[in-house]
Amino acid sequence: MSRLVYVLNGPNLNLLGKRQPHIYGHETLADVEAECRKVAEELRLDIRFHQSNREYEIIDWVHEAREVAGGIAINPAAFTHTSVAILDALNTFEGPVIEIHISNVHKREAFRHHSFVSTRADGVIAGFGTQGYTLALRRLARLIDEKAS
Ligand code: DHK
Repeated sequence: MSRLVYVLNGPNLNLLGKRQPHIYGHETLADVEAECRKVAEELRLDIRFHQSNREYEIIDWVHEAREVAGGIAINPAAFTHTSVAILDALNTFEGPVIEIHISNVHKREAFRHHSFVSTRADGVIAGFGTQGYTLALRRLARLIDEKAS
């Protein structure tokens, strides 16, 4: 199985570090990507790290991942709560999918409690801050290793 993992980020995450830091922390998305690359190297994973404010771009990356990737880590951000289209795209992907939320969505407004993506995800990480990304990579590496053995 491919050791390439897609790390996908939804809307407004380009503003990480500047946006509501009391909720999302002070690290930028570039910091998160650098940390992911460090941990990926340790885990012998290759990563493609993307962010978009456009739903269709995220769907296109999932379609691309179908052809080449062994797993997907995704923080769909607000699309978590709205997007049947991203769920449908993820349902076409055969490998493991981990859903990430930086904040604990269950401690927040009721509209953040429902996730379309969770009905597909093999695991959900919420409320671990940006550390959730590297935890997701560790879990994906384990699942990819298990499938290969
Ligand atoms: C990020 C967002 O942008 C919100 O729309 C979600 C998620 C929560 C996060 O915690 O990473 O509700």
